Amino acid sequence: MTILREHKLSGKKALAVLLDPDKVEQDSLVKLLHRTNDYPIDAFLVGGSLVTDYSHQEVIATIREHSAKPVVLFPGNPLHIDPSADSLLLLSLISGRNPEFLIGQHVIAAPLLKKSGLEILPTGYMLVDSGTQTTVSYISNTTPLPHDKPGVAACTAMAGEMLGLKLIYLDAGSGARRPVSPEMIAAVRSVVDTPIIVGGGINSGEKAYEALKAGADMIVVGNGLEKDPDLLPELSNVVQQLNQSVVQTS
Ligand code: 1GP
Repeated sequence: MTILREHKLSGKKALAVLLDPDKVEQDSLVKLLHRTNDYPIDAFLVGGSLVTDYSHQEVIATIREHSAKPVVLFPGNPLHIDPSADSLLLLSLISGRNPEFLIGQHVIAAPLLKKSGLEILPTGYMLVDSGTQTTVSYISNTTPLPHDKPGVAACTAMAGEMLGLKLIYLDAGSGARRPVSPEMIAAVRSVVDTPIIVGGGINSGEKAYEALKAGADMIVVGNGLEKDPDLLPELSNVVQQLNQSVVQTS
């Protein structure tokens, strides 16, 4: 995603909205898309670990109709590949030890991805314990990183970067009770140069600010916006204010 690379270089922050095709309703999606014109975001992520509706295409078509922002697939498995998006987070679940999610699914998906025309974003995906078992940890049959072990997270991210992964995604899981701690984000920030994406349980301006201040380049918000669409102006303002201070100090 060009924007992430550019933002990382300039120190600017980004906001992405996660749309889970299972949860979005057409009317509220259109409303949300219109609101993103007033309260800007940087990208839409489409996906989830368990999508039962398989309506990626419909969701993407609706986004295209009402917004010019990039659409990035956040797939749970190769069934979620849809060439009508712009890019795809090719997630290697490096916090876990399940070969299927480290490389197995990728082998199955590779020929499809090659033909898809999608921009492929090799991503070190790190699931962080949020106090309760999440769908992604259950489905992927992996143990998340302990919430209070920033050092383990830092070493994992370092290994991911050394293996050539271009992004690191720290995820507490959708609807997480507690988001990834600022300490963990800062520990990862201090050891890798890749852009860092942080998501899971960010449901207030304050949590967004803390994650971005600690070193996240982009935050991803799904659940929080589903529950309270009025969160969008708050999140958008936090990002814009941080970016203004970057412009003023540069
Ligand atoms: C989940 O990081 C995303 O994989 C977003 O989480 O739905 O809790 O915002 P939320």
